Amino acid sequence: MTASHEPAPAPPQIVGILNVTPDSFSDGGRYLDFADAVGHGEQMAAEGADIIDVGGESTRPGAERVDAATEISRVVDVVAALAERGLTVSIDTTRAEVAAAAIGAGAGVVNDVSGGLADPDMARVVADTGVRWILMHWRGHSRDMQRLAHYDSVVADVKAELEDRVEAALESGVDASKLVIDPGLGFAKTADHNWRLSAHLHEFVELGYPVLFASSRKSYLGSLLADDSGKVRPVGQREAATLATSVLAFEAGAWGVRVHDVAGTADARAVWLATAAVRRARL
Ligand code: PMM
Repeated sequence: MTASHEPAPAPPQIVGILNVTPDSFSDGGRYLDFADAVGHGEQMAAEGADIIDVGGESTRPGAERVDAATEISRVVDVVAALAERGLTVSIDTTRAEVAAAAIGAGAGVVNDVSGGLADPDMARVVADTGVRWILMHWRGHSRDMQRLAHYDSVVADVKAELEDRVEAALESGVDASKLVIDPGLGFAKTADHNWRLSAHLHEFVELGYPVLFASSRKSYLGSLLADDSGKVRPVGQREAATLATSVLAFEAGAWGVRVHDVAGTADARAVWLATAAVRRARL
């Protein structure tokens, strides 16, 4: 058997989650202190994260909003400290004002869970600064998003709505090469919707833009793994299930995964890369 010389594609990106919030569903309250937050970002980078995603507003279902000044004060020094250490930092925000402050502090990616819908100024900030923009599928703010979880066909509808967001971004002058799309698991989605989107992730990849998959510790995994009495698996015990979903996302051609457990994900990525290398070489 002869080995082929197919070039290796870029390895999937690992986006490590750093929520500088008191109330995020998984790590809320753990990294509110500046030194703790920077230390955790550095640790995730050492474990293999390619991007550190810093967020100052919880987006868990039902969460109340904070004002922009509070959001900026939570994230901006942390972003600056991580960027100064040479790390690629993304800012998880739906507000142009927060994105601009974080980009000023060194962020190179805007992770916008509203896909540009929440703030009409976001596209301008992204276009003017030339940063990468993650457009997530979104239908409304966390307080009331679960009542918006109605679809004719969730895969087709989410794809179409994301394509609209991409179109709007391009019309605003954002370069196509800067865009990443994300089906937005858990955002106006039931567990059943999340499973369908995960199982059809390759269809999102086929749209031609890099795809981010963000399942980490989400409640549909807790429901799947409920015990015999129906008690949902707690957030801290969903890591193995998260890793399984990440490997499935790599198989589907995802550009990256957004996770809490970077070390475990880096091991899973190494396994997947070794497998992919053998397949490419047709050994
Ligand atoms: N989920 C959360 C926050 N930010 N960003 C993207 N791009 N995709 C997501 O699915 C997403 C996100 C909520 O989870 P967290 O509280 O663990 O950060």
